[in-house]
Amino acid sequence: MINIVLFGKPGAGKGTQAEFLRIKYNLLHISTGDVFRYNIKNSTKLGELAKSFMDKGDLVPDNLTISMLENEVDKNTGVKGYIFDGFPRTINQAKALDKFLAKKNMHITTTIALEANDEELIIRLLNRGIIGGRLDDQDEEKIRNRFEEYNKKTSILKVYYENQKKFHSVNGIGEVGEVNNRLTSLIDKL
Ligand code: B4P
Repeated sequence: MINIVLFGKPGAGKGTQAEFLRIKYNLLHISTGDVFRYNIKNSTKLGELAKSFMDKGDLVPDNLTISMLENEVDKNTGVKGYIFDGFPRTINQAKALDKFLAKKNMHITTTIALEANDEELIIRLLNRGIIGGRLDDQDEEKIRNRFEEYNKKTSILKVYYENQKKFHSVNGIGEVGEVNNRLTSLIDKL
């Protein structure tokens, strides 16, 4: 079984790359952002709760996110492995994920951070905001708040996974296919 955590700042290419990796390695792709957006679209209780945080560019509280993620894994068993896209984003989420997987005799194989600079990311996100209509992609101030959330709460995960010898970083700048080659050559060596 191969379980990959993809992290990186908003717009770094997590969702984009996860789709390629899902197909190449036959894994189940779980994007917490996508699951929240599905719940918002379908006006569920969880969607209502998450919306106010996401619209501002804040992280959704851990308790909601962790139980949602666990539920997604439990709904999709019997797979070759998982790509966790955008989860964990806090230390509490990382610890919860380790504990949850251990109970199932599973573990994270590797975590990969996609690196890109803020100015490139802002261009990508504002562009997606125009094409896709996501509210959190349409306002530069909200995008910068998402970067701040990342710097404050997510970037420390690097140390958490380095301590477990499971951290890698990959340059996320370049053509999508080029970034994908960098990721697959890393994963193929694991
Ligand atoms: P996400 O849905 O995870 O959104 P994201 O960080 O913007 O990244 P995404 O994966 O969608 O975009 P990608 O980089 O692929 O999170 C949204 C919100 O949900 C969060 O702000 C938070 O509120 C909430 N949330 C989610 N998970 C949470 C958690 N665990 N805890 C708490 N809250 C949580 O792509 C961006 C754009 O760049 C695309 O348009 C793409 O086409 C383009 N792009 C990608 N690669 C490129 C490349 N190489 N070159 C040029 N463009 C590229």
